Amino acid sequence: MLVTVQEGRAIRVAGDPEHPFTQGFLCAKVNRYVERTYHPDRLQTPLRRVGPKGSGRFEAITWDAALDEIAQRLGAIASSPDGPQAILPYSYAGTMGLVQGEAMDHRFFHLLGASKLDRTICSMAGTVGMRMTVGANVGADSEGVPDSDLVLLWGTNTLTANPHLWPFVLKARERGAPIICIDPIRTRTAQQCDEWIPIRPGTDAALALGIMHVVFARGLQDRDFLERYTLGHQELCARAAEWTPARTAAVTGLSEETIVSLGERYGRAKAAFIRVNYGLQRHAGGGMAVRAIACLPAVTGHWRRPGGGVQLSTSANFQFDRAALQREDLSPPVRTINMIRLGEALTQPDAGVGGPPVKALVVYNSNPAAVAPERNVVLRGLAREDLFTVVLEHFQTDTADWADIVLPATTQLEHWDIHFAYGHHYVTLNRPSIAPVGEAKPNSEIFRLLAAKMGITHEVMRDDDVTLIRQALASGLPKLQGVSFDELVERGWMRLNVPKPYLPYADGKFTTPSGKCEFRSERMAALGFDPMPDYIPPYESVERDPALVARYPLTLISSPAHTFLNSTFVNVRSLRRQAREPEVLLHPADAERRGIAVGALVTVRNDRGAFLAKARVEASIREGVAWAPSIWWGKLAGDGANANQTTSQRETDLGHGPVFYDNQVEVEIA
Ligand SMILES: Nc1nc2c(c(=O)[nH]1)N[C@H]1C(S)=C(S)[C@@H](COP(=O)(O)OP(=O)(O)OC[C@H]3O[C@@H](n4cnc5c(=O)[nH]c(N)nc54)[C@H](O)[C@@H]3O)O[C@H]1N2
Ligand SMILES: Nc1nc2c(c(=O)[nH]1)N[C@H]1C(S)=C(S)[C@@H](COP(=O)(O)OP(=O)(O)OC[C@H]3O[C@@H](n4cnc5c(=O)[nH]c(N)nc54)[C@H](O)[C@@H]3O)O[C@H]1N2
Ligand SMILES: [Mo]
Repeated sequence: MLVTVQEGRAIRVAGDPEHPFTQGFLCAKVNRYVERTYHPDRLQTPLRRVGPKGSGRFEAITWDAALDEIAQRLGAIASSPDGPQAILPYSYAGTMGLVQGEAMDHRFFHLLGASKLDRTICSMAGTVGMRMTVGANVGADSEGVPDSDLVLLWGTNTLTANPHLWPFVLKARERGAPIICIDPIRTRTAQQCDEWIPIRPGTDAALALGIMHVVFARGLQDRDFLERYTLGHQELCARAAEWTPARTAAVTGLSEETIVSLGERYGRAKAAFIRVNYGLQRHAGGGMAVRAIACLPAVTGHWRRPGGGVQLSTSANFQFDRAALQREDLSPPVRTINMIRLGEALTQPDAGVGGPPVKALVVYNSNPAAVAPERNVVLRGLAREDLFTVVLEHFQTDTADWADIVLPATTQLEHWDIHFAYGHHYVTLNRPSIAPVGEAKPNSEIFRLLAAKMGITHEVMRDDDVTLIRQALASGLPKLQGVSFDELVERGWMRLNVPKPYLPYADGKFTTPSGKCEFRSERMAALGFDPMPDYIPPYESVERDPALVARYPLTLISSPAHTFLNSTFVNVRSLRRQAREPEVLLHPADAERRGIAVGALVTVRNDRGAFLAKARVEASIREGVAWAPSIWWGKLAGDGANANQTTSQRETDLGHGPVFYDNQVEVEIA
């Protein structure tokens, strides 16, 4: 991102035309980063709550007063019989930098002896699915896509969530590759594809097995690749044999012809690129689904060729020295709380996992009151009068409304950071281009100051931000060879030390325990799963809970609105205007059955909660599925609610991830 500054003020942000992946453009949201940075509501000073909890009434205080109060309150909890584990840090994406989200903050909480947080809210099911199968969350290179002869966009809304991939997809299409989108919703991405496959949510593992069935049945597998580089290929062939087109069709809700045609085209392609993404793993069987899909290019040998393979992420290639940044070794043995069960952690005396109740919550880089599942329970927890809550933020979010102390944080324009990526192979340095707005401070500095106030004098709390960046780069690991701070300062970004084109598994070299692509996984067996890829139905499905599905017949998907980044940017007027208002998209048949006309105000509800939305009725969604573009701030929606009112705190099969889209609801006229 290139920032133009005039007299100390940022006036324009733009993509870097030299960047090989982002090629000079920014996404719809980040284009508005100047508007967001100088937003009239930007937090400028520390605040202390004056009204009752949750009233949203605060008074400005000095940094010194704010830090004193936090140090005193946290110190009192740490030395009480509950001990420091009663303190819970809560953080996630923010702007995803290592300095502002994985360094001083971690060191501070480790030295304090606070509870640890398992950061599962986004990607863990799929990540573990990849690890179990190919060894790591490492896949094909996006820059190889133009060489692909078939592109599957599988469980991803590319034009919204990953727009920089799109020009590469278009190049493949120019060379003749069909582009196919597998998604229950005909998203703006699906509309631009050659084919839309409206799969039943949560059944992607079955589709992958059905594709394998066709590939094996037609003899389209790569026998040499299977023999040399995979484990358990005969068993996989036997498993796939069970997934006849008829059975696959019954589970996925697709026609047999669609499955056979997809299987044949996949099998005949030489270098199919599967962009699997995180949308499809937000279901009970999300880990298995990614694992089954990750087997496909090893069956057909597509890993051998540029443009072939699967990509869930490229993130595991970024071999930063996270251990040096986080210093987990400084922590005493403490419990870990899963972030997607925040509601439970705040409302159950033993935090759901044993140990003391949570007495203090320190939130940064996240807006759990909007993004965490089962929002009613989360809000009940945040409303506890005996909970001391500190929120580091840019804005007075839904979460900040429940704080006792709010601290103003800097944005990307104002601080140092270093970034990995999950769709490309370039390290990005974030240099500050303007002075902090108001009295805002970087997270890193806030935790340094807090440590000093609390008498935590360990030398690791004295590193400055540039030192942290140098530590991140100093892992000595091969993929960071040659990536230097000095060159990053000069250019802003550098390619990892991976070849171009990068073919991670062209000659096997899988990073699993066996060194092969593990169709058969002993590690899966040890966790109590089928060692072979399998289909695990959604929790809220006819297979597992027919009575629930009878009461709540619609599957609600609450994936991102085009102009929001999770809950970030919802308060930026120009972007919120484009999202209009909370909406729910229904298939015409579902709307008619309920007497719902276009534009009607409807209630979307289940046993966990409800929210209001305006009905959109179009055939661009699978019957039986509803779409609520998200993630609205409750307080910017008319009824104070959002889609997470209805989502559950259940966990995926692998990685303890969330099941945001494994969510049955009913919709009715409000
Ligand atoms: N504009 C924008 N961009 C973003 C984000 C954002 O909020 N806004 N968030 C960023 C983050 S943190 C992430 S993790 C990524 C997420 O981006 P993606 O990985 O693309 O995931 P989602 O947007 O959650 O879902 C993508 C698609 O999966 C579909 N889907 C849901 N369930 C299923 C299923 O069972 N099977 C199949 N085949 N499809 C299914 C949904 O209908 C949706 O269209 O995007 C990043 N980019
Ligand atoms: N229903 C539903 N729920 C979802 C999802 C979904 O698709 N549907 N998606 C899930 C996914 S994939 C994810 S990743 C999570 C994301 O959940 P979060 O990690 O909470 O992401 P955001 O909503 O973007 O909130 C990030 C907050 O961090 C603040 N922030 C940004 N940079 C900084 C900084 O440097 N310092 C400080 N102190 N604050 C900063 C922003 O102002 C913003 O309020 O949401 C999950 N929740
Ligand atoms: Mo995410």
